[in-house]
Amino acid sequence: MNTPRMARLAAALTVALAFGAQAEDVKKPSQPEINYQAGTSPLATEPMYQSSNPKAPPMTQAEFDKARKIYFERCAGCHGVLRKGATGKPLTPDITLSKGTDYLKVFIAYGSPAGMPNWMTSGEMSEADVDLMARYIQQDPPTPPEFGMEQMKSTWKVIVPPEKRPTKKLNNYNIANIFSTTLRDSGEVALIDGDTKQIINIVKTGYAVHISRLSASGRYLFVIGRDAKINMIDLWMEKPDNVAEIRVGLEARSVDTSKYKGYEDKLAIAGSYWPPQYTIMKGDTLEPLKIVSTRGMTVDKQEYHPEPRVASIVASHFKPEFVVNVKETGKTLLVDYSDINALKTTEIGTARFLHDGGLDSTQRYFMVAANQSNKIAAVDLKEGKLAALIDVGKIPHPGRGANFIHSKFGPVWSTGHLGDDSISLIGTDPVHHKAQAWKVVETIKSQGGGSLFIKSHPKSTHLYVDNPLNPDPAISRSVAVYDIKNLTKGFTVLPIAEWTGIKDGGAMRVVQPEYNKAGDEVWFAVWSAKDKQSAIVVVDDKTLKLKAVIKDPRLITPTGHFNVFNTQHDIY
Ligand code: DHE
Repeated sequence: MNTPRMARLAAALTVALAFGAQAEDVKKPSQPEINYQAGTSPLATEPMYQSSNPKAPPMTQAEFDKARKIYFERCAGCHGVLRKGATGKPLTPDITLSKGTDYLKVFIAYGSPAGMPNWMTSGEMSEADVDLMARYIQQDPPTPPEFGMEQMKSTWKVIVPPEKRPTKKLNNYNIANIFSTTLRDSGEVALIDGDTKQIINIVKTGYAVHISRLSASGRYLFVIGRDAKINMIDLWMEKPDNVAEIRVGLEARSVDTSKYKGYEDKLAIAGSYWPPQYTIMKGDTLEPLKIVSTRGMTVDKQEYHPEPRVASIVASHFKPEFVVNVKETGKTLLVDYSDINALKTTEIGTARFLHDGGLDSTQRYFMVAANQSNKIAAVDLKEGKLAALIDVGKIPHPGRGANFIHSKFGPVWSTGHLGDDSISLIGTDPVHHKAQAWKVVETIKSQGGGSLFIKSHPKSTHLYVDNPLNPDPAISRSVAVYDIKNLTKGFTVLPIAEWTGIKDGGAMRVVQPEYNKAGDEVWFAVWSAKDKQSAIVVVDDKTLKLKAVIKDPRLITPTGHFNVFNTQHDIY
């Protein structure tokens, strides 16, 4: 920092910061928020095609390889694989070459008020790394390989073929009340018996496993990892375990199965971040049947985007359709799977940066967050059109959101936010509450920003809101509960992490409320680092008192958890 070179750079800082502030005069996101967006991409270790740009500053092959690894571990989540920009700004050579190495170094070293982390002053990168990265982003972006049918088939394994599987349930578990808990950093899920709170099995899955979804019948559980590996688990086995697996790409986040009448358990679908595509598979073996690219034009400027990632996917209950949300182009695709050799797709322009979302209580409308656009899109799955685009707070993050009946405004769907302390309640009943439909009918205050998940249940009178990414540990380690009959009363804080009794647990972020099948207890993950003890806390929904703490050395980094019945029937 004291070298003359860095002193010169520091002088350039004033100019650069002024530029950053002018570009987007917003509050800098907290470190946990930045880490959340800029998660490590599994592409870091993939071989890639690289051409050299004669105008870019020279780099040796060893320097290039090192920089590429750092880029995919730290930068790709926000700036995109091909650096075309996502939640972060585009960093293609047409932009970076004219800025020059010194200017770029200042940004990387000191960050910007628009949200760029201060990689050097935070101690995460050395001065040499900063120089390396400033030169690297002036080179042409390397391109990871494509992943088509041949590559998928080479990873596809049917561990137990359908004809060798049980013909009836062979265990005594109440499978409708099993929870599938993501063990993020061990690449596993824990199947936990919701009645006895005992671990049934720890099943090996993909890298940095992400979500679980159920087949329409509730028999098969599908799990997807960030490395795009899908595991299919048969809950009828004596000890539920993997029966099939496949990789559908190099990086992914979403999976679901066909739920329309007549198509139950027939098909599965997964969306990939890289390559940007979705894949339809056979529902009993994961055999890949059809791959569709999502590359194309953006909804607003109608510009070509080379890597529009597939974010959330949900199966419609109204038609034989999958609802596929494409992040960077801002399009919601209704993919009719009734004849996959003649796929009919309704392309609905929603808004850019689609992320997570869920159905309203009638399951007719899909409510999806366009997170960096600060909007929720309500998509009518019956009519196949956009019902409304609704402005909400800063960076909505609903998970699947929470449905409940508001005492004044009727049925509402709600979302919390990463970027502010608001909870937006949106009217979802255009028939009996027309004036309120698709409007934010009320905004209530949460404990703070950094909220990821919100949950209620038709049998509950409570609404739970977590804040795992809030920088204040008192907030990130607790959860706020509202009485939905009396929202103006404010919230009660439950000290979930403290209830575990763990003394040296590290971060102990409280993540994702999830109800049991009966809707009378709520489960929370207490998420700590890999080398620390984590736990699951179960709360009695009536009394808001602690009911159970599940501690086990095998529960490594639990994050999301999915109750079989509620996930199968989209109850939230
Ligand atoms: Fe998630 C859902 C993407 C980081 C826990 N996450 C989703 C979905 C997407 C997504 C697209 C919707 C899937 C669907 O419904 O089909 N998540 C991403 C990212 O791109 C991001 C920001 C960065 C990354 O590198 O992956 C990211 N997510 C996280 C986490 O750090 C979380 C908190 C912990 C973890 O396990 O990794 C996390 N995401 C979850 C959970 C869901 C989810 C628990 C499912 C919510 C639900 O109720 O269905």
